[in-house]
Amino acid sequence: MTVSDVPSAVESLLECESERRSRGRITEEWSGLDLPTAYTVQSELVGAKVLRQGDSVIGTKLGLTSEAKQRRMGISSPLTAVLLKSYVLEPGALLPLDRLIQPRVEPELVFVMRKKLQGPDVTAAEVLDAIGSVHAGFEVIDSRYHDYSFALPDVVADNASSALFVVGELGVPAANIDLVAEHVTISKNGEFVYEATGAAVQGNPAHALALAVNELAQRGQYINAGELVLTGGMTDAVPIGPGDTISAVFSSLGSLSLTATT
Ligand code: 0L1
Ligand code: MG
Repeated sequence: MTVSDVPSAVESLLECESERRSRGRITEEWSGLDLPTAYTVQSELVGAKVLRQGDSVIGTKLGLTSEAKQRRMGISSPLTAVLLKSYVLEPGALLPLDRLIQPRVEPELVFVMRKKLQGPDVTAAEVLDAIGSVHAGFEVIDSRYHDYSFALPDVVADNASSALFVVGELGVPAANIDLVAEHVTISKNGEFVYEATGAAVQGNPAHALALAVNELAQRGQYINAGELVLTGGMTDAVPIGPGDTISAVFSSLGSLSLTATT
């Protein structure tokens, strides 16, 4: 299928996901895919999942908020995407590789919101006040593009490589945690891979969310009370294959461990 408009982009990305195959960049076929149009593709793709598969929207994800992720992907602008109920993986569950193309795992700071946040002009202090609890998280990303090779409009259209995520059971009030200093160590099959602190997320994850909420306002969107927010990979993502275990130890949010099926 040659992709040249919003409906064909949506169908192509949905087909890749359901058939577990990747494709080339959409921007190579459709040079007119600019950022606003890419967000339209993202929203139509999410709408199709809700309508056809009975899925529901449960939150917002920030992407490319850390320098480690931006460097790896060669893109310096953060983005937003939509979290769906079908992406939830319960803590302790095996990662179902038979549903995925090329999964990678990244540690994240996750917020459960207790107040609505609507831009413009939202500040980091307002974000902190709106957070109900902070949790450790793993996002499992799975690009529908060959080898995660994409330009910003491609990855925005693909709902920012969303696939699955795990939220740790321990929830800490925002007032009881130093988000900037929160430290994580990631290991794969017992070997150290990466470490970072919350400062990796645009200097402060609350600031990252304030910027995202103000950008969402330009598209008429906001974050509702009760929604989840993934604030973006703190480190580069780690590929996960059959039988691999990825573990994260956070300084005050506890530990997470994710093992893939064989
Ligand atoms: O948390 C993130 O930075 C996710 C970015 C999604 C794009 C990708 O890395 O494939
Ligand atoms: Mg992420």
